[in-house]
Amino acid sequence: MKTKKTGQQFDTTFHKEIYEGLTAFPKYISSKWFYDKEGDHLFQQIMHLPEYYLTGCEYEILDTHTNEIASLFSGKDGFELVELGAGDGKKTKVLLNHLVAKNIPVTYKPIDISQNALDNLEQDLQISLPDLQVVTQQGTYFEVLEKLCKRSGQKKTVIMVLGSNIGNLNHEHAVSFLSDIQKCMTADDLLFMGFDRKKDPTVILNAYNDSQGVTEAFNKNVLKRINKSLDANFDCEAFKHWPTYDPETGTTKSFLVSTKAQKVNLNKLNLEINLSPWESIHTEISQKYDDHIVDWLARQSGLRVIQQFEDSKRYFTDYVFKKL
Ligand code: AVI
Repeated sequence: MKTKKTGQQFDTTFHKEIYEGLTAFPKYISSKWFYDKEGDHLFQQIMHLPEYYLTGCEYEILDTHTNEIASLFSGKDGFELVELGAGDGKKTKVLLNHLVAKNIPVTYKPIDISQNALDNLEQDLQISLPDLQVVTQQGTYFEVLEKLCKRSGQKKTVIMVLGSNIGNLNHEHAVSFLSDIQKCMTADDLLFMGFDRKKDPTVILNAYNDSQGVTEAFNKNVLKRINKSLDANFDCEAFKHWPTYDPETGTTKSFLVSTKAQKVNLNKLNLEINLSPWESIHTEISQKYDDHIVDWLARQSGLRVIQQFEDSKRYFTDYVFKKL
């Protein structure tokens, strides 16, 4: 393994983190690097897979409890709905349709890292809900929360994070993410967040190991991205996609396991790495939760659960939080 040169300069955070992860033992790559154009596309496909129950369950929650959720959100003079990681907004549209139909004053503020996703969503809403006020914002969670903290308006704000995105963070990072949100909330504001629940381990494992191999392609795509953007030569076909689930901790981990010895050059990083046969690269965690864990995370972050909504199979929960 190549040791890190002192004073190494990196062009971007991507360069730096890939260097750090691939020179560490054991090797890792953060799943935040999954989402280039092809990664976005593969994730859209995953959300339609029969095994990937998360999307359907959360859709069911929003569809079944629309009325209750809408009245919980509504403020005296309307409210602002800030959605972090809005994507195609498919699930949120159930709620938006209802709000517009009931003349509940709302400004929808979808936020995403992808300008392309925001443009598509805005166009789509202009046609399907022309009366809805939409203000898009492109940026990372961090940038967006900073702006949210500085807002001057008095309107109630509901921050929405759907899809168990929090599950891609370990507990320590989840607490700091929740704390960052909490710091930007007033006593009146709400946080509405999706969490995937602990359940039959087979159901969970199948969700991350679908029969069509889309999740495998999604996992391997990060190596393709590295090959393209860092002028590297990973032999992507010589890796096995390997998800695991630990029912004790509720942690799903995905790995890429090299089926052979590989010497990989990452020319743009000036780096050469060696992989032994069956050596792993850890690429993702997808944490599963129960009420106790969510309660604990909330308290650690200065929040409390005021309500929760579940699907009929009790696979998924949307929790509503307020400041402690
Ligand atoms: C985005 N995130 C919540 C998904 C998950 O379930 O962890 C990403 C994903 N990884 C594999 N399949 C889907």
